[in-house]
Amino acid sequence: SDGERARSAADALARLRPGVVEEARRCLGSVEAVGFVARLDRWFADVHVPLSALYPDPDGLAAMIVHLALRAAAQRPADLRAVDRRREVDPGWFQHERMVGYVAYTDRFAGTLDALPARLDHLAELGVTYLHLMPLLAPREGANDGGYAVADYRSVDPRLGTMDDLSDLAAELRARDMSLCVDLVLNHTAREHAWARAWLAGDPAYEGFYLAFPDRTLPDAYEETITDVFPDQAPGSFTEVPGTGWVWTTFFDYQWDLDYSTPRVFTAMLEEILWLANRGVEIFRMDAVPFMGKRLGTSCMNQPEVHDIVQALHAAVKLAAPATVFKAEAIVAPDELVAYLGAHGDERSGRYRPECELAYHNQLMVMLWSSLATKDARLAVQSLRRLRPIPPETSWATYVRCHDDIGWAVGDVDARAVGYDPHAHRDFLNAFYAGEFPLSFARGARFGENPETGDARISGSTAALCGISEARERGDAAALEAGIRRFVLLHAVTFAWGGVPLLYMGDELAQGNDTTYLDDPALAGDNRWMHRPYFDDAAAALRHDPATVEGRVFGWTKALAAARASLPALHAAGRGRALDVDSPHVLAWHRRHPRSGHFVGMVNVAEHPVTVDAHVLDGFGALDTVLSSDGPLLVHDGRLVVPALGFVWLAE
Ligand code: OTU
Repeated sequence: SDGERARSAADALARLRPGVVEEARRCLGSVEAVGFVARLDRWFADVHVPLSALYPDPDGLAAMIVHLALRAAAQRPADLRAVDRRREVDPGWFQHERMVGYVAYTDRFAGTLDALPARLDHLAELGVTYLHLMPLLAPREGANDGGYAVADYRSVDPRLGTMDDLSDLAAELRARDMSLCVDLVLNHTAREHAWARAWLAGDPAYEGFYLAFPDRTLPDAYEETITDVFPDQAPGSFTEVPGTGWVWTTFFDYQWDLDYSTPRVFTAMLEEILWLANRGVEIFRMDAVPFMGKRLGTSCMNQPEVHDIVQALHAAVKLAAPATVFKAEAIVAPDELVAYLGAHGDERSGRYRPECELAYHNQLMVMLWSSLATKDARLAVQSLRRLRPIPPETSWATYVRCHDDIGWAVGDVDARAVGYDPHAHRDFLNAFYAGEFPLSFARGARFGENPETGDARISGSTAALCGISEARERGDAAALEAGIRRFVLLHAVTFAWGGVPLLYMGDELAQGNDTTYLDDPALAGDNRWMHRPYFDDAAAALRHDPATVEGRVFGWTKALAAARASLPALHAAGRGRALDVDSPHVLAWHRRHPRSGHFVGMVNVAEHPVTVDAHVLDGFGALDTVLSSDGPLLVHDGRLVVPALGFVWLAE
């Protein structure tokens, strides 16, 4: 039970503590040791309790982890210890309304890491405070899944620079009050990684690092209930390795899944995280976490082990580098999502178990695109209202697009509640965004079609999916207007929903699909590259010209970020919820932080103006329009008028 586990953690700490106090004084000095021991008291149970669910000797393992953390704390550079101090004073720093994230590939954005500082004025202009650089650690040679096949966590891809360049960049970002976020690919390594080679060679120190089966019996049994991630490019979840057997490879055949049931895998990955944190990484994007636990007869996603592993890693990192936060990349069904923010614990006791501070709000993202296609927001309202609230210590990362495809995580319960057939609705969304559906404004493409199930996902840039590209192609001014309004509407939600909005590089300039990937045989088979463009300097040069699409989109993005930074109600520790409105076309939401007044946001996904009963604002005080698509909110006969594809932000 929870109580027993807490008691055995307390006993283990009592035995360990005197030795740690002494060792901490010796290697950190008396002042820093005070901090370390305070963190030990705060976080030890959060390391020990999940470990005891995972491994046979939690006491021994926890002692080893504390030792690793102590060593990392001793090696932590002084400027990062200063960041630790600031973050410990203000642990909710990442929830602040000033936070705006930006996501970019180093090469496609700036060329190399040492050239990236030249782009920081661009980011500062947008109000960016958080920079997520796409995978940049040394990948395997050849195909590497956009860097998600890591061969060495302690060096940088030589095409991008060196580890020193990364540390220098992190320092430069800190000087500008920006935080560096880097991917941590922890479900798998490249098969060329030293661990994989040692395991393959039978090195006893690496026994149990990966999973292999002598024949197809178990792989076949597991595959009964596993859904392929890349059914067309990499079908199946196992790869035959001569002399070794069938190795677990959830993604591509060169990405070998680590076996976290082996304690040494846990500590090995922890050492890599601590090492990178000491290079200046403040936010780790925890890639593909749902897949880290495997159980026969399940989807092998979102298993309880996954949460135990991430919770223990999280607490262990806090011991050494408290400035660090985790962002969960769990692109899963709405009912599974909230657990990654530590809310899964015992639902009756409602116990909060710190896990990731941030998680991608893929449900909001999917619902926004679904609403634009149907011109109806009821499914969004239904599913977002049903989502469990998140712990106040955590936040969503809200986004419109990212580097991956869009998978239609539409809950069956939610679809049926608004009268949709779930499968038919997903089919419609694919057809619509692939531009196959009559009157579709989208110019995306199908990704990962599964001939067995008929499932597919969607690739395409924001501008391509929201109608800007199609309108430009046809030179249709009215359609272009609608496309720009859709772009603004989408960001008006992600910038005010609550959480850290993540802007995807190129979107701020309405960059369309990039087809140059087709010329590179290593990329041509993966159409996710169409929405991973090169930064367009010519487009950026137009960013201040209000007569251009680039200028308008950039101007709106900047205005949304600036207005957001001035709204205390958007501090992510506040509470937010979708409101019940009497128009099927309107998504309205309310937020309030304990130290702020009320905030209400509203968007109309229909292409004509609609009205909603003004009583929806009752009890929220006197609200003023802070920012909107079309000037102050108008009221007619007790009804609020929301313009076609319009948005309004109201605050007390
Ligand atoms: C992630 O995505 C990355 O974002 C992808 O770019 C990688 O290819 C992949 O991991 C492998 O490293 O399935 O379709 O629920 O959705 O981890 C992309 C999480 C993916 C998965 C996600 C994965």
